[in-house]
Amino acid sequence: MTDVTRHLDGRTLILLSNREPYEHLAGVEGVHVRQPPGGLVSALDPTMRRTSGTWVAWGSGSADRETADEVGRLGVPPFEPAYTLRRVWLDESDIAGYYLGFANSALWPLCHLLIQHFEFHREHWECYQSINSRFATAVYEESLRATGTPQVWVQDYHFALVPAELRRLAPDIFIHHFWHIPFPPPDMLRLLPMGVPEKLLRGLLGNDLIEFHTERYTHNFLNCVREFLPDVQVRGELRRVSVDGRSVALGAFPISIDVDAFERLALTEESDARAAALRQRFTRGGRALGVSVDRLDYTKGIPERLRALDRLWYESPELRGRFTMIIVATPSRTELIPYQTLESDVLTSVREINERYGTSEWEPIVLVHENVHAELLAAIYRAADLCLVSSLQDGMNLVAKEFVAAQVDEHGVLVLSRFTGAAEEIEQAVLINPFNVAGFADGIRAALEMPADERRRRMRAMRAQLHRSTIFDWLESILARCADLMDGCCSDPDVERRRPPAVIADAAEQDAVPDVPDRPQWGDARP
Ligand code: ADQ
Repeated sequence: MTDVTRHLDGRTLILLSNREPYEHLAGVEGVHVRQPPGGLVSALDPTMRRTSGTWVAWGSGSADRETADEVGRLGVPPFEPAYTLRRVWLDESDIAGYYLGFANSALWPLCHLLIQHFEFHREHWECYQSINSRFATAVYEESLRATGTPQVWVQDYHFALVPAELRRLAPDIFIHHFWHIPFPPPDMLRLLPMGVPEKLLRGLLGNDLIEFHTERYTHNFLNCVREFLPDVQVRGELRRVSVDGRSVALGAFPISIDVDAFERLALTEESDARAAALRQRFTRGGRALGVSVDRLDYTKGIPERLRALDRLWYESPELRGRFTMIIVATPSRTELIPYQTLESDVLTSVREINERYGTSEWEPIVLVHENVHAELLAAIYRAADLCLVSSLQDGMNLVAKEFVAAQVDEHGVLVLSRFTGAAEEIEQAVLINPFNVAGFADGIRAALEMPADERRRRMRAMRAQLHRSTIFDWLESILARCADLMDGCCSDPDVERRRPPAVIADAAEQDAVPDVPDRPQWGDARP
């Protein structure tokens, strides 16, 4: 693993995310600690350990208060403290307004262009503002305690207003922000009441650098600033915005996973045995196994996937009994009605499909309706002949990358929605449009019929590409970019312009932000 701390050059990293890296839970056998799964924690935890930084997050665990001091601080990892976790306490109404409300019922659907789920309530917006302000204050307090010059890194759409608020408290502090979900075009933000888009954008412009997964989202952000903040100078060709005498840089930094760790998980003895057992059960005699893994979220296109599968088994009766899908779907945000409706719709559709095509010997869809630990996930990915990712919109989609990392035997095909950030990066996947059910079914059929040598060739290419772009490369490119900006930090945009372009994200020579070329997809124009 690359040591990215050199880019910090003695600066103290203060990270802000909604989810905490260590959660204390009260159980029957006493308090236990849990590290939430996921790439972000596994990439950032080692960096935080090496730099003795501070991670600020919502203290969500049932035993979090009793394991922290009166301010909410504790040393983590719990048995070998190396950095500080500062927990911020939220009560039920805070969670309802800020998290379930404005963040997940307004911003989440708007950013994913799914306006049928969009709900705006003024109280939620007020709560979002006050909770953002509370987090900004907590970050500010931690910055005052930092031994080195602080560098603040904000994560995601939960905290759009934090950068401007923090900038007000500490004008000279370096702040950057990673936006994990798509950034929408102006028409989406226009659905918010007047004044709200302006406040959100001004909040984000408190940053020195804003990081998105793709150029498309950067482009959307710049267009939103042009539309809602006419007084702000946008220099799209430089991916820069000048505001209040400061320069804000933007860039595309596609997130990834800990590729080696995932590959290792797929190669353990246990995974070997599990993958072999799955193949023995589902793929004997030339049969095929497919997999999908998601949180039960309406952005992931699960009903659309089920429709395509239904059509596939309807149109191609020869595939009945010869192709099985394992659908791993974890309940998510179950407090919200659209998520409850989705869950019950998915359960009903799976039952209907299984009744329609299943036999006493064969069940078309095996639904795993729970959280699955990473090692089992790696074994399922490894055993599968194809993976279906059908998001209607998705910032990146890490499942696609996990599947590729776990495909150590190189026989699987990735069937990938063209509306994921991953589709703009990964070549050699079979691209589909989940809204086009017939085309989606064609894409699955094409994957199933793909000759073994072509599968191998495609998978090998995807694996090589993934190994060149891991979560550590992502982290390094962001921290290197920050170091460049901090070293040359200045408020004069003309001085900034003289600095050489630094990273992948800059296309300083171009006059306009290019749109991302679409690649052909199944069901439209066959490649
Ligand atoms: P998510 O919307 O959560 O992330 P994704 O990128 O696919 O989507 O990551 C999901 C993670 O959860 C994966 O690591 C996956 O393995 C895991 N997971 C899902 N279902 C699971 C299950 N049943 N059991 C165990 N693990 C499960 C947001 C954005 C994405 C962006 C990421 C990172 O919406 O677009 O890629 O952040 O920036």
